[in-house]
Amino acid sequence: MSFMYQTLIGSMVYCLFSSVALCKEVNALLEITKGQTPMSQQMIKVNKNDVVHLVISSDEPGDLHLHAYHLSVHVDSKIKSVLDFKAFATGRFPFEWHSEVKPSAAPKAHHKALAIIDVFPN
Ligand SMILES: [Cu+2]
Repeated sequence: MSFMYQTLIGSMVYCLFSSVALCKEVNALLEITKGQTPMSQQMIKVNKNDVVHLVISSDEPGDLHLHAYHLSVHVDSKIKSVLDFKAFATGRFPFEWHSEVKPSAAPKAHHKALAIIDVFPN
């Protein structure tokens, strides 16, 4: 947890001292219902070095991963979780959802891509 905040504060300090045009904060929502997000939330477009403030909710407990950035956040049902990070790497990366609710037949190794973050070069 403290590491995450240090990273965030580092990002904000970075924002303050870099050119304003190259750095902004982006707010995004992921409202998960039965392991899925609404269509309007499935593509998050940002620019490199933007600070992303993601608010996540889910009807079922689980973990949200952004493997490309080595990020993971636990989400309890009915409690909002927050993930803040700087989009330092360009490309298209999936947010994966690992539900804690046991899937009936599907093997646990196959995780769902909830949304894509598309990080554009500046
Ligand atoms: Cu994962």
